[in-house]
Amino acid sequence: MKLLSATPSPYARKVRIALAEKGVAFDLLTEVPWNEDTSTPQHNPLEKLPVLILDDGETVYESDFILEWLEHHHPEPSMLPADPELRLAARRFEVLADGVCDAFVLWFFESFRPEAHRSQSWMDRQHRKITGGLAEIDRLVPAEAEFCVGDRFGLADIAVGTVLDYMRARYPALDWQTRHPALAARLDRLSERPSFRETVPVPQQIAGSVV
Ligand SMILES: N[C@@H](CCC(=O)N[C@@H](CS)C(=O)NCC(=O)O)C(=O)O
Repeated sequence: MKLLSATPSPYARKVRIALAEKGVAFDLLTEVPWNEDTSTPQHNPLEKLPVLILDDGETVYESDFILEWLEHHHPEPSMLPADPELRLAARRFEVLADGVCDAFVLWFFESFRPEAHRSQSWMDRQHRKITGGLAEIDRLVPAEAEFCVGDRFGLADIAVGTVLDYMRARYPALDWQTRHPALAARLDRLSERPSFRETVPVPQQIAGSVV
């Protein structure tokens, strides 16, 4: 099994962390999905990574769906709580984390347009989603609890940890740590896990322009 991944991608990192936590062996293929030489469209018609490439050549894409596929095919240890209400609580963190990352990507690439073509109201809208999403994560995470949901590490911790680290790496000026010190302390603790240490986001150089 192979995973098509990019070093800064928070979506790919969620999958890499789950694979590491589950002890599933895979080959890591690192690409820049925005570059012309990327193989991503050959494996995913939606042209996005991460993509899990199975041994028979079939592919699984969209990080949330890959994680669901992994839960089904490699159930132990589960990244989801057994209790249905807690499962929903965990998925809610994933929705928020993905939403913040999606808004950041839109904001970031809009900022690349020449000023005359840039929409400030579009950028402001995405920015509100970033700050609002992080504030909601902070409201929902029980500050004193070791894990974001339930009594075991799982999907909620993966989602929260990856979005926070992505924002720390890609958008330092946001300084979410000052507004959300409990989340900053949580990220420090999560960052000690081997699965987090092995997948620290690393910037990539994009050849050419995206927008
Ligand atoms: N919703 C997707 C988002 C994946 C995504 O946006 N990946 C980026 C890399 S971080 C990508 O491949 N973008 C290329 C594109 O949008 O064309 C997921 O969760 O897998």
